[in-house]
Amino acid sequence: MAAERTFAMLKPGVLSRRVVGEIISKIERKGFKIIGLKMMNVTIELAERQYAEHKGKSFYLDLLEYIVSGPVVVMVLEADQAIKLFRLLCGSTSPEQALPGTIRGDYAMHTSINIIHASDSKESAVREIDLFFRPEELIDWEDGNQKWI
Ligand code: FUP
Repeated sequence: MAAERTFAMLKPGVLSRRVVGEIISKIERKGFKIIGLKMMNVTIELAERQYAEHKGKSFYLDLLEYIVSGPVVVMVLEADQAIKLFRLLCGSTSPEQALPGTIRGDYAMHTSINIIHASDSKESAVREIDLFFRPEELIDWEDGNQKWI
């Protein structure tokens, strides 16, 4: 099966809570290959482009305010079925429905600050990777352990 790429963001507050390492550990332990990783502040313009599909919805302005409220950690992950499997690991958008064991299930209490973002389709993944990473920031390293993952 061809490897697929997805985009992940550990949203503001994760650094303050000192759980970046724990969350990245869960992602690595599952078997995702990290090919891009950086910490950054999101500008309002970038947040508007990321969440353009939600413009006009009741939660849109609060969402923008949250995303620009502190540094985030963004990643590009690679795996077979990366998009679907990473969304499963993140859990449902609403922490009320996110099962224990998922990242949102374990680390989030409110939909509006649900700690992590995961691309929801191939088109979104391509668009979001392109929004947040320059091509030279992605490193396609040799993975000697791939046959065990
Ligand atoms: P997801 O793909 O799980 O990130 O969910 P959506 O694209 O539907 O929503 C994007 C973000 O908007 C969520 F992560 C949190 C926020 N949101 C709300 O604050 N309230 C809602 O009712 C729906 C989404």
